[in-house]
Amino acid sequence: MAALKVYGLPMSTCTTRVLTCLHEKQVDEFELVPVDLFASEHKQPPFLSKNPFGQIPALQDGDLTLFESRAITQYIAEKYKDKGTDLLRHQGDLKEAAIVKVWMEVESHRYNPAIQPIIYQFFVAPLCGTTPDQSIIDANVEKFGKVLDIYEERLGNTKYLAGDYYTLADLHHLPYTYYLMKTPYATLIESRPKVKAWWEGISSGPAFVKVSEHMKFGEN
Ligand code: GS8
Repeated sequence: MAALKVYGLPMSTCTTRVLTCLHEKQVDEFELVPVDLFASEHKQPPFLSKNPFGQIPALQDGDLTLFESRAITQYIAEKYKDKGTDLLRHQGDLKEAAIVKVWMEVESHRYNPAIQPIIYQFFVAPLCGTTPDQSIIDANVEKFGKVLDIYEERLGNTKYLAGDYYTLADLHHLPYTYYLMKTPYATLIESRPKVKAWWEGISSGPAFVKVSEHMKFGEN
């Protein structure tokens, strides 16, 4: 039996955040347990005991159950700190580790709230049988552009968000940006040279390439 169980789906952004982290840490002993969203399995008691908010992913590690993808990745990066990529600057100093946390917060509180509604309207709404709301997309494209202007400036100074090394702060951006690049709004990234170079760098790493092969809306 696998040591770790990830409850989620290969097409889900928040699940793939966790899966990419596992691959980046070279952790093979895990099992992906599918959750049938279309049958509302995530809103029923067995899954709600793992995440009372009824959303994927959740992680089970023995008697420990976690939800919130970014908390799960941080747990994995800590637990396997001596394996794979050093995602939290354990090898660096306290200041470097603090800057990783700053940019993880930026992703969570600035980047994600703008990009998530674009992806939801573009890909998820049609799957749920509703028409995408262009006014929501437009408002968030504007908001997201302003966030990216700050990224463009930041990435003019450092190769990655937290410094000249790839960390969990970069990794957290991968799933939603991957889907954005499949929409006409990819120009938001492509028109900003530093952001574009950063995106091309982080999305071509073997851990994410492996995970993204299975990221197809409506196919799982
Ligand atoms: C968000 C989880 C989430 O949005 C996290 O884990 O980071 N802050 C949480 N999960 C979505 C799928 S994301 O691909 C989900 O479960 N949606 C179904 C629903 O809300 O009913």
